[in-house]
Amino acid sequence: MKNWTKQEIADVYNQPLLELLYQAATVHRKYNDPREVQISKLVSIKTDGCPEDCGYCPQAARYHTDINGNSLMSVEEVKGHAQEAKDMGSSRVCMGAAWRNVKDDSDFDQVLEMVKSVNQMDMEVCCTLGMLTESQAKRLADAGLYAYNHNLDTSEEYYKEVISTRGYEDRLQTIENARKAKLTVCSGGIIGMGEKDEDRISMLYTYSLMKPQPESVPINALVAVEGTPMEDQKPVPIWDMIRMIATTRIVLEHSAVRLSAGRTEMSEEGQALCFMAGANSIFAGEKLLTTPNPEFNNDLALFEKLGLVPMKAYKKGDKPKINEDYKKAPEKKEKIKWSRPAHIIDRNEKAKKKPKVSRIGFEPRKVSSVKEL
Ligand code: SAM
Ligand code: DTB
Ligand code: SF4
Repeated sequence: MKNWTKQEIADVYNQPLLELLYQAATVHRKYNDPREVQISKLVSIKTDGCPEDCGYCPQAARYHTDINGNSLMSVEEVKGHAQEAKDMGSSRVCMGAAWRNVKDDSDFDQVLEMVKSVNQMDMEVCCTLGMLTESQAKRLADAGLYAYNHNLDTSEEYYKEVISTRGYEDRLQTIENARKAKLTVCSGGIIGMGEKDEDRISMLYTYSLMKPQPESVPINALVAVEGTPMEDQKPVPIWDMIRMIATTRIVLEHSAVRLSAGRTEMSEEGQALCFMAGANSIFAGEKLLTTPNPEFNNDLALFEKLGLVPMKAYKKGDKPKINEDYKKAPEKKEKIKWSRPAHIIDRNEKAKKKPKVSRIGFEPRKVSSVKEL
């Protein structure tokens, strides 16, 4: 595996687009069947009311967005979503919770049962629950979890402009905890938050240094949701998305690259170029966590047009065996002192103070992500 320097990654990223696309498509063909694309289904098992201040996120309690929150979903409901998705060709379910971190409580016990149930349906199970201790990661692995999603989202430098309630080191620590429990790692980023090209490059550099590198790397286009500090961010040009995906494919040649948030704003031609650039995974289903996503049937029709086929579960790894130890909560809770930088981010402060707008009689809230130029 190549040891990349930041400059080398920048040189890849800054190439003429079609040259970059050609190189990425070539690397893609070396390690993957370019016809296969993994379909993953997101299920928001606990929506809204999160105590964190992530500037992009509609689920942060302190911003006045217009989403419907819920308490933790039942195991039966999760199984229903998983079965529906499996019937449409999904091989993976990713369960997301609007939590800062996992707590050793009855909600976590319920999540462990969800993991076990979906594993028993022969689908890959992924969770994204916020920060995690090593013993919590181990219980998830014992319950049959295949992957843990925890995004660095951007460079270490720009992270400080986005979130003040936790630090980059907390993200790295959680990824390490997931690794210690032998979980595969899904970790990627968002483009379009006002970051510079160097931030995108720096994030990829950080991932390139990981040993092992993340098995899966989601690339999200910011979905600018009204009420969040980033509501006025301009939609990211489709060309940036293609450039970012192609560079990710070249630098992290063994990882699955997931074309994630932002697809409702992308044309079929734009998405086709992302697949050409090496994206080999998508989130499917009409909703991401809280924002819209293309309909399953439209995606299947697109697959048909492009000659793509859904990837089977566990193409690159073994199905985790369930170990009933997952039921045993640790006698002594593992204490981790997660950081609380608490610096001031102006746009986050401003968004916090904005009054909630009543929507009755108004157009639906604005949501934008990718711009077709
Ligand atoms: N609370 C957990 C955490 O932060 O890790 C899990 C859920 S969180 C919503 C998962 C990821 O969704 C974030 O890391 C971010 O990459 C992505 N995300 C959230 N809001 C987004 C938005 N408006 N546009 C694009 N991606 C977004
Ligand atoms: C990831 O990188 N993107 C997904 C998944 N991992 C959890 C989430 C996208 C969320 C987009 C905003 C929303 O729907 O709330
Ligand atoms: Fe909470 Fe995750 Fe949203 Fe941040 S991204 S506010 S941690 S749900």
